[in-house]
Amino acid sequence: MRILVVSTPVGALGSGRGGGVEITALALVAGLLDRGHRLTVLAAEGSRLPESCSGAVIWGERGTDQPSWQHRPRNAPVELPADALLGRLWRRALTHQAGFDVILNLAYDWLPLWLTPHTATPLAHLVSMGSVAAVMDAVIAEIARSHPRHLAFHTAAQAADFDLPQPPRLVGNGFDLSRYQFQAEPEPLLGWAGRIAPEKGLEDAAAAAARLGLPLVVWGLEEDAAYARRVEALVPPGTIHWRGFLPTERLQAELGRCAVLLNTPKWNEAFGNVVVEALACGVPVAAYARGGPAELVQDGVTGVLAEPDDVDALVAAVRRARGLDRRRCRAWVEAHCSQQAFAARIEDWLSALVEGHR
Ligand code: HBI
Repeated sequence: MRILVVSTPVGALGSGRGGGVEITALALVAGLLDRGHRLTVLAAEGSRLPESCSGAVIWGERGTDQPSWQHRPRNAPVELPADALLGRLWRRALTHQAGFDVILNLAYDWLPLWLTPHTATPLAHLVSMGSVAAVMDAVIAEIARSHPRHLAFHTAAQAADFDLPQPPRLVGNGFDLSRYQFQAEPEPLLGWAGRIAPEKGLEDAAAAAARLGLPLVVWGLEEDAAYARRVEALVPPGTIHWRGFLPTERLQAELGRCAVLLNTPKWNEAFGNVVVEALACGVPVAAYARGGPAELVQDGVTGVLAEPDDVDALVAAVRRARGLDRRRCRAWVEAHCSQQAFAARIEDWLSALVEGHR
């Protein structure tokens, strides 16, 4: 198929600002290229794709980033800044749609969803988050009724946030596992990775590390500096080692040294990429039983699930997780989250949509 992938209007690919959707985009582009499809990626100018995606065409658009839905009040209206990147992306997509069999939207935004009944080329949406805004909930519910086959979600927990008239199509996520090296022997380190923002619950991981008397290595874009300072002030100096946002190659080399990854979402995390990245390096996960991570962690095998927001339970989960077999962590990811498996699920979804459209 000739596939046009339209990326998030929040940050260029490779900047780290697009959060989890960047990893998803790269995996599905590389995976679909491997399966012989023709890919064009429409994204903010300056977007960069890794070598594995070199077969894809990139179309760059300038314009003002969309405000992130994660940091808007639930009842905020849709806002389009002057010279909106979102508007430019979709003007370009609509103008060139005849050259494609299907358009795959990765943006969590109102405009592309609203356009679904109005495009000549079928428009598919991989929803990248759980419920964060009323206006998004409403348009997702509307399209779920009028065009159910056009929507897919990462996990059941994420899809359960929305008012869907029938069981959702779930596609999980995918990773280029050749970029993650298995490390059999950990150091006495705990890890935490994600955007440094309140919905990610870093304060609980820091508190657990302090109680265990182990350092907590933290990777991720410091999106909310005041929040980061507040968390740091909660634990003894030296507990947290800030590493910033590292490209995958360096992240995985450091992450793999950890005894356990702590995952502490305060929101309904749609998937939990960092959970898979840790498992891919052989690192078991102690996670709150909330959102996507609770579906990913095989309790007692690849990690341990704890009662959400209960730091004592998290401490106990870390202690149990340290004793798990690290090879089984890697094996689980290879069976369920490889780029190849993910691309096959995306292909199944899109080809059914294209066939149905014809
Ligand atoms: N906000 N408006 C908007 N559009 C997106 O595509 C978007 C977002 N916030 C976060 C986000 N995408 C990604 O980080 C998701 O992967 C979570």
